Amino acid sequence: MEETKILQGYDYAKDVFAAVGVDVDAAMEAADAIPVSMHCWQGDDVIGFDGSGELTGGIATTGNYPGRARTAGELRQDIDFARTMIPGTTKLNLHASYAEKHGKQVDRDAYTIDEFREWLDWAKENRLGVDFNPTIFSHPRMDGDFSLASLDEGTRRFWIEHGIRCREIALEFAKALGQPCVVNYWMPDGYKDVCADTVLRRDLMTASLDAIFAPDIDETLAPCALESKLFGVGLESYTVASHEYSYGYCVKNRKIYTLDAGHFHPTEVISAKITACLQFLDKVMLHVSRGVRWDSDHVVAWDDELQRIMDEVVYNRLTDRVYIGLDYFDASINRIACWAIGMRNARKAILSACLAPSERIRRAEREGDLTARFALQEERKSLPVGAVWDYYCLRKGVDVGDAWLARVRQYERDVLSQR
Ligand code: RNT
Ligand code: ZN
Repeated sequence: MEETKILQGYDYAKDVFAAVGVDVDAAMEAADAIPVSMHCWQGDDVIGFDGSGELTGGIATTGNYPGRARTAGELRQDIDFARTMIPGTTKLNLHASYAEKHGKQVDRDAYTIDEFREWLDWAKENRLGVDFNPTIFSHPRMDGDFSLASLDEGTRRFWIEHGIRCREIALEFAKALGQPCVVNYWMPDGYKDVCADTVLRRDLMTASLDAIFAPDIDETLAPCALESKLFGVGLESYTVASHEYSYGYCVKNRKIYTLDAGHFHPTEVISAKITACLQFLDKVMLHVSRGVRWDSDHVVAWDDELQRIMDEVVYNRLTDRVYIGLDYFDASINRIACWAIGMRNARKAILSACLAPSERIRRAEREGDLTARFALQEERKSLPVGAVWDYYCLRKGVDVGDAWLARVRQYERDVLSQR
C-alpha cells in the first residue's frame, strides 16, 4: 500500500479516536512497549535439539508441512526472518530441549548456561529478552508420563535437578540480558484412566516442587511460574497439576501462576480468570493459545477471547503483573507464517485494547448507565484500529497488511524447500 494512503488513514483515525477521547500516539506507544514472549517451539514442532527426537507428554503437533527447522542455527535463522514481520517489544520463550550440546555427554539434569551460549549471544545481539522452560517430557528419564510425581525416587531426583538447573540457567540469561527471565514449569504427570489414589501423586509433586524451589536463586531475576492443565492426550482422567492444585501451590508459595488458554474446559476462558487470580497472587503468566474442541494449540487468531484477554490486561493496567507469552504449534501450514500471524494478532489485540475508550466505558458503568456501557462497547468494535495498525507497522519498519506473505513464500522457495 502507498505510504500517503497509510498516512491519510492514520490522520482520519486520529480524529475519530480523539472524538471518543483517545490519544492515538500515546496508545500506540503503550501498545508497543508491552512485552510478548514468542515461543521458539513453533518452528520445529516442539522437537528440540537435545536428542529427544519425538514429542511425548500428552501434547501433539499435527501436520507435515515441509521446512521444519532441524538445527538451532536454522531455528534462529527462521526466527530472525519472522521477526522482520513482527512489531513491538518481543522476548524469546526458550525450552531446555533447545540446548546445543556439541557432542558433549551432558543430560538435562546437568545443563548449564554453556548449553545455551549461542542462544544467549544471539539474544544479546538482537537485544531480546528470554524466558525459559524446563523440558519435562520427550525424554528417556520420564517414567511413562510421570516425572516429578513418579513413584521412583531416582526419576523424581533427575527432574528435580533439571528444575533447579533451569532456574540457574534463567538467572544467567537474566543477568546477561538485563531483564527478568521467567521459568515456567509444566509437566504432564497424570493417568489415562480413573485412578484409585489421587493423593499420593500430588504429595510427591508438592515435595518435588518444594525441592526445586528450595535453593536461594534470585526470583526477581528468575521468577518461577507453574502451569496447570485439565488433561493431556492419553492422560484424560487425572492430571496431578490441575488448576486447583497449581493455583493453590502458587498462592501458598508465592509463585507465578500460568494460565494457558487451552488448558480448561472448552467453555471456560482465561480472560475471566486473570483478575480473580491476581487478588491473591502478585503475578500471572499467560500462554495465549487457541484450543479448538480440545487443547489443540491452534495458531492464535484475533478472536473475541484474544481481545478480551488483552482488554483485561490493559484496562486494568496490569502490564507489570501479567507476563504475556504465546503457546501453539501447528505443522499443517507454514511455520513462519504461524509466528507472523499469531504474534501480529497478539500485538493487534494489544493495540486495540490501548485504543479502546475504556475510561469512558468504565465511567458509564460506575455511574450505573449500563445502556451507555453496552453502546460504547459495541461502537468500539468498528473504530478504525486497522488504520492505526497499518501506520504502526509502517513506522516500525515491518510489513503492512499481508505483504509479509509474499516474503514468506520467497523464503519458502529459497530456504525452507532446501531442507
Ligand atoms: C502443554 C503446555 C506447555 C507446552 C510447552 C511446549 O500442554 O501448554 O506450556 O505447550 O511448554
Ligand atoms: Zn502452555
